Amino acid sequence: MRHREKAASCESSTRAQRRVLVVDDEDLIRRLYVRALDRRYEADGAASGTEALSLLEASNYDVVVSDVALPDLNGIELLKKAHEQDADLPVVLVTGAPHVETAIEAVDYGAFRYLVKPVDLNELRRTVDKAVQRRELARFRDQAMTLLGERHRQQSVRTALEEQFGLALDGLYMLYQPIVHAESGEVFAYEALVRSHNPELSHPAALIDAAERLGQVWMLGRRVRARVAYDMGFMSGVEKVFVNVHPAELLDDALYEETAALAPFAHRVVLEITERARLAKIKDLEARVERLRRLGFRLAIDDLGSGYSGLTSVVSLEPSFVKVDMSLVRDIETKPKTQRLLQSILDLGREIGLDVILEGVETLEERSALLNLGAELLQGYLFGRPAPFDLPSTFDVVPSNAGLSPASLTLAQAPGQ
Ligand code: G
Ligand code: MN
Repeated sequence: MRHREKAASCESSTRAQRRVLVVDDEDLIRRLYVRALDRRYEADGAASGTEALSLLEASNYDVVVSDVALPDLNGIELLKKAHEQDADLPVVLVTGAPHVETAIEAVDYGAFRYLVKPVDLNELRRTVDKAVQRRELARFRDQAMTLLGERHRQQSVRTALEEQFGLALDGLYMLYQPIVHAESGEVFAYEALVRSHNPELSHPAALIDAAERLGQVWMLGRRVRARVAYDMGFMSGVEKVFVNVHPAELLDDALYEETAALAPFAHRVVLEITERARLAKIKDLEARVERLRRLGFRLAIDDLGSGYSGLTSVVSLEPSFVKVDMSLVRDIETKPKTQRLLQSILDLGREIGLDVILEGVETLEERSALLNLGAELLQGYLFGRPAPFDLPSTFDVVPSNAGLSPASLTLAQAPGQ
């Protein structure tokens, strides 16, 4: 049974949430101690060692004040058992018959203090205050250790990621996917798509995510552009290459350097930009874009209609191209409303001199529906998957029979693999 022996105190205390358990078989003394402590703490009483133990199991106390001489389990036993449960719990032992042996034992088992009866109540309070402080310090130390452990863990995750990212940069290469003239299938340009030989970060999404986490987006972009420039040195008969640019790269001075690897090819390079939300945060965006144009680069708005890019960016950036996201292309032959939307994008493009590229074309049905809408530039698996550089110049889509599927297509020249 739990003895609630609260004093009828109306004094409010900031420490009311700290809890003290007073263990003494003498009712008067126990109540006296409880009352002395109840002004500052929530104090409970227990009349025996076993009762105290069951209270300690049932709830959390911050300090135990216990008589040494108890009828069943004595104070030293209680101290030992309490510390088995919670090694940091301060236990103050009180005795009417001080013996050197018990004092030594109490110290051996880690009692917080050893008080002799009659206990001065002020001394009791001071002792419990100190014990509570000790308890709080122990808690603080535990939290600090947990935090340190967590930080250590995060640090090693970061180190592992840095290592993988470094390997990924070392094994960086580009694949090229054709953008074709809708009617003739002739290659108009290639989009460069980054990959890595490091299997941990082989795909762009993982690679870019790692770069963002490590604050290495600029580094990744520089490597990509250098790699594309290197490849372009070997491309003959390829007029244009589209290169994806992360919005954060627009803040990298290296992008604007006339001595940069890609600068000599600028007139054949179209930079694809996406993510309206992030672009909006770049204050001098238009000035930066203008600098790129002066270097000879042209711009494409990527993923129009995907929710990332909107028509406002189209207008403010004065791009040369807009790439319509594949979500608007998928099964277009069955979607009259989407056809109307694409129709107006294509019309707008013609009106303001903007070339519209439709991405992700996978079937002949999609291709002919897009042709009917007047689309001129298409990209997608139907014409070629991203492939290593060894580039054919045309992709003639020659249906071998009626009822075609992409698998039955004959490509005049398969992209070199
Ligand atoms: O965001 P961006 O448009 O740059 O992404 C191009 C991605 O789309 C590339 O990873 C490329 O592999 C993929 N892709 C290109 N053509 C097709 C296609 O026809 N179908 C599908 N599902 N994905 C494509
Ligand atoms: Mn793209």
